Amino acid sequence: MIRSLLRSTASRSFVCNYSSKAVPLTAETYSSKVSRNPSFKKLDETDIKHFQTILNDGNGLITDADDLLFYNEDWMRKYRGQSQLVLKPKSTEQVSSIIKYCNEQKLAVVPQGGNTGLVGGSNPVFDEIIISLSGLNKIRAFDEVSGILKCDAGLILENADNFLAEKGYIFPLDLGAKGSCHVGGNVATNAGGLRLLRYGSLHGSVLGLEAVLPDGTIYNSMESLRKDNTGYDLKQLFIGSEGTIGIITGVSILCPSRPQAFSVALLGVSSYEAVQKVFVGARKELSEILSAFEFMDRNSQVLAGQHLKLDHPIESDQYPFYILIETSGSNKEHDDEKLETFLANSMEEGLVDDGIIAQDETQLKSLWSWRESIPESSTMNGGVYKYDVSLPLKDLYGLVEAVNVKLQEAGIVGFDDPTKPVVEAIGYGHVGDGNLHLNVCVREYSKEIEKVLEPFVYEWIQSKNGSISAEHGLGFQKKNYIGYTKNDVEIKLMKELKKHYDPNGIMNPYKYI
Ligand code: FAD
Ligand code: 2HG
Ligand code: ZN
Repeated sequence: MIRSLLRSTASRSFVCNYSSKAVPLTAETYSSKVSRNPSFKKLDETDIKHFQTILNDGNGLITDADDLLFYNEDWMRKYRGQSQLVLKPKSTEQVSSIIKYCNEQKLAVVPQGGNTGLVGGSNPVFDEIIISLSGLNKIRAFDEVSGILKCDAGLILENADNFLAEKGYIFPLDLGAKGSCHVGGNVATNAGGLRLLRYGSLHGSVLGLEAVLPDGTIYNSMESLRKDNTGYDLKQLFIGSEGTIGIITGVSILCPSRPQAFSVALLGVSSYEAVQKVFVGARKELSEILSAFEFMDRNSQVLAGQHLKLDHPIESDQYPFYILIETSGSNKEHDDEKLETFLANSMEEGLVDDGIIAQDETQLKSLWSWRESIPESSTMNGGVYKYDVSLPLKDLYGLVEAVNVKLQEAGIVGFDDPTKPVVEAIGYGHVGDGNLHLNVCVREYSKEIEKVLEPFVYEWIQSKNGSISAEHGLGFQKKNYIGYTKNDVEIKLMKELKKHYDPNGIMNPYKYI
């Protein structure tokens, strides 16, 4: 039966996961993987003085060891570099002067947005200078007729969306880290998020960019039009380039009208087969109002419950799979009715075992929290190995099952057994986009676990013609594995491109390719 949700508390806002667990990948422990490029200069007092001049009297320089820690470590507290300097420019011209100097001096740099990336891309590996974009955080212009927003790259995604909400528009990207991540970081990673199903990828909605190249040149296509077929579409190179060929300083993006009505349902289903069937049905019956279709497995919900300290809205986590469906449109009554009918039909067909529909805004947020809190919940036992993969829909959950079998064979997994180093491999993600998030939740990071997981996971993905990175990027984590998804010609072209834009290799070294 369809029940309405009575309890709800968890907020949708993002909390930075800053616990005190040991960081396993530091410059000292990287030595087997990578060594510092000796052609890079080591930072000295002259450099610092020069940066102070650029940033006007030293405002925007961080050199204090305690203050540096946040920038040196990633969100999962898995990667930690040794940068001695964070620079926080406030204008594109300052970024240009900084990077030009770094290029001339062969000082390596890491561009950093909100530092919410999940592949170790936003942190230094050794002593690279961190260039934080947080000082470039203004809205530059908004055209209320076309819906085109022009903003600085360091604008926080949630701030951009709140601004647009007042104008009746929506940012065409939404993700759990929106309270911290930057619009520029989103573009640099080509983030996918929760509503890609509705609004498509940033490759489509970004209309223009401003970016500083390693030699200090400012590339500017901010005036770009919706349609413009004059030559190569250069901005596309920067979308998903993860700070390896330039620093994005401005973004021009097409924003859709904000839907007036949102409805959300959370369903319990008994098999992955049923998840796929419900997806086919949702696309057919909900068609243009369907805006998100997310799935979560049972243990992801158990962990979320422990983290949120709440009872699950559908009978105590008894279903192998859960689905979150969001619709958004212009008529709440119409959309609710459609969703209710869809849910009732799916139950009648035996595809859905239980389900609830949010009755108000608070309940809607609460239902979303059972999906959005999983990334944080996954780290709560100590750490997590994250894999973000694209697979044919039919194979999506097969990877989670295969990994759990592998961990069992190795005798290292036990959800309720604290003597085992691995809690469980859980699976969830954006079914609508064929994107699985495999999270191997661990009590501690160890070489033993890594050996079981890699290259097994990548080989499995390759055998199904999937992608080892659907939306999080390559960063440091996947640099050596790109060959599982891209062929030799593709990799060669990418390396040539990198060399062309960044001949000294100063931009985010040791990562990507
Ligand atoms: P950072 O983490 O600071 O940087 C990421 C990469 O981009 C680095 O390589 C960095 O060098 C580069 N970079 C950053 N800013 C610039 C710039 N201005 N110019 C050039 N390069 C730059 N990702 C998704 O795709 N979908 C999700 O649903 C999603 N949900 C998440 C939920 C949580 C709770 C968390 C913690 C992360 C999630 N992520 C998700 C991952 C992450 O939030 C995204 O990758 C996001 O786009 C990163 O933005 P950022 O500003 O934090 O960038
Ligand atoms: C999400 O969809 C994010 O929630 C994060 O992409 C996934 O933490 C992860 O593995
Ligand atoms: Zn995701």
